[in-house]
Amino acid sequence: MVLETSRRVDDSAISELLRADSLGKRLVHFKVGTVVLKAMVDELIEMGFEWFLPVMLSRTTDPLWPDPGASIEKRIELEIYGERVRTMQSMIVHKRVLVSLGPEKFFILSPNIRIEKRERAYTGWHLYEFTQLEVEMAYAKMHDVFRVYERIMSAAIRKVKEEMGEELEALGRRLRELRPPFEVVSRRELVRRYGEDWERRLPYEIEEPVWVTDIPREFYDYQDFETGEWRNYDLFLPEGYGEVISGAEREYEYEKMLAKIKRDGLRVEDFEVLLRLAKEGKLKPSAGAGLGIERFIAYIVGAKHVGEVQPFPRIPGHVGEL
Ligand code: ASN
Repeated sequence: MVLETSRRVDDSAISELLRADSLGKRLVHFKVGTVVLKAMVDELIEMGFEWFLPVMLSRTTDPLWPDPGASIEKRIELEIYGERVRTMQSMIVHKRVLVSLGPEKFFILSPNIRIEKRERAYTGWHLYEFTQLEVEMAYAKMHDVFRVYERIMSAAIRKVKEEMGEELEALGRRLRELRPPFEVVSRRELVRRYGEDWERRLPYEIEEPVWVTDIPREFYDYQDFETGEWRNYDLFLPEGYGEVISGAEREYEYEKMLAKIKRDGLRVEDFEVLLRLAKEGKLKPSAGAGLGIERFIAYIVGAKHVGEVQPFPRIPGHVGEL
């Protein structure tokens, strides 16, 4: 299996992280995290976004399929009130419904549970519980989403540099300001440049974050059936880090969506609300994305493992005491 990101960590580093009775030098990471979250939320509110709280149990969630990058060992289902519900893998379905019903510009700090294969502990870049900063905007195009995340990420880094210079120095982290707009490159171009292994190589080849577009994946991302091109994107961070944002312009036409759900071998009944709205012409075109908050903070503090920014690290394959 290809470990698609960088910073391989060893077992002793993982054991150290899992000690429930010691936070070690991670206290500083949490302080940085507070500055980062506040800066991003402040910017979004200033831009007119509404703030929603997440749901965590639902009859439907993101299938995370087919996604060549996904490595889900197990999907969690449980029964409540006689109904079978799943734990949230991402709020994409909920975002699409909400954006169509009225709130046209919003964000959610949304915890996701993804039981990643245990070997992903060593990528240093995967967790089985993490939080996305989800954004969705009605009638937006991918460049609108690029501008929003470029703005909030730049603001967060600026604030950390302004307010936490000493802490960064103590961590030995030389953090550069971001200089948006970031470059946009298609996946096809990256395959030409770096081969099929582009995802693993890219974070070491770039100096600034890069938007990668046109990535074949789940049915809810917009695909042009004539050219085969996907209007979706990931943001990759430099210095060996890697993917920190995934998003897309969205599919909104009934026939197309149904065809893709069937093509992917998914259960039509899991996406009834989306399909009903689409059939009635009420599913609005939108675009959005989710930013992995722990990953972004890990990049800012220069962590070796993304679990270092969690008080109780959710490292694949390891269930700690807390
Ligand atoms: N949050 C992503 C999006 O908005 C979906 C995901 O996490 N799989 O497209």
